[in-house]
Amino acid sequence: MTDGPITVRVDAPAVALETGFLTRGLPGAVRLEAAQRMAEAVRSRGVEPAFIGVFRGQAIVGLALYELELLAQHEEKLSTRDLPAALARHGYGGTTVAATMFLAHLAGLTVAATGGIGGVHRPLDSGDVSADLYELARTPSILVCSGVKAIADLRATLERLETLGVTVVGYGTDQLPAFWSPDSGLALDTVAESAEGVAEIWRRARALNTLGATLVCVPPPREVALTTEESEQALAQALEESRVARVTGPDVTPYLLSRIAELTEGRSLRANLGLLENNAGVAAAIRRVLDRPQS
Ligand code: PSU
Ligand code: MN
Repeated sequence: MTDGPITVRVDAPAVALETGFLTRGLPGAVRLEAAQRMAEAVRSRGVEPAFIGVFRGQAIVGLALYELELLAQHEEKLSTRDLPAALARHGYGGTTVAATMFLAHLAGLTVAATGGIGGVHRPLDSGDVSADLYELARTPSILVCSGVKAIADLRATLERLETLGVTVVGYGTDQLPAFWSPDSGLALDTVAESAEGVAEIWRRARALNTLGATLVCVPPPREVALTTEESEQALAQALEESRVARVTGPDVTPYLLSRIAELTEGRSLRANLGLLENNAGVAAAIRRVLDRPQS
């Protein structure tokens, strides 16, 4: 327990979990289900889930279930830049990957999980680049994801991650996953076949004292993944509609995600829930390996 700027309610070993999905990323009806499935995936591996978010003007690492329930009724999505103002107005909000990593690092948590990170968004001349990328560049930690949310420009995002010095690792794949579908057609240079493989890379990163994160990219579980074709079709249509409706800024992501869920008759949503759960489990497995004594 702390009385500082953040309240930390977990003891190691714990995995940090983002809550952007709880207030904006997912429709209200499945928000809590997603949180519960992630928590269970972590607990079943003997690791504590540490949901991070802002509740009544407090940045909290290790939100309680009743707090998650109340947060799920809010729509605020807080990135790192939003944290000071949210605290000042005694506000509430789910935290993006950027804000989650920032707070996790403050709390001393090394491993975090999300569905997909923000990226370089389309159209490229919109200048919309997720703060997730910059936080990854300056936060030594491990983030488990299914790549970049497919609505971003994946190629441009991968280039930017390289520029920013982020170590991108395919988890049992040599391709960047495209969030709901397993392949983006973009090759990854580094592959880890297991949690042990990720730990090997992470230990070298610590030895070198690199600043950037290790980004572990896990394909969505086969049973729920969309085909590349279905994903691309739905995305193209949703993007076009968002342009017509002049949706901009932080509203773009939630708009596209909900429209794509409609267009795929809920299949994108099922994939989203499945990959959130799976990524939380992979993060917990990595946490366990890091805690094992080194021979
Ligand atoms: N990926 C999803 N759903 C989401 C997000 C990512 O599939 O809701 C959220 C995450 O919290 C991520 C944030 O950190 O969107 C990025 O938003 P922006 O691109 O506006 O930075
Ligand atoms: Mn943005």
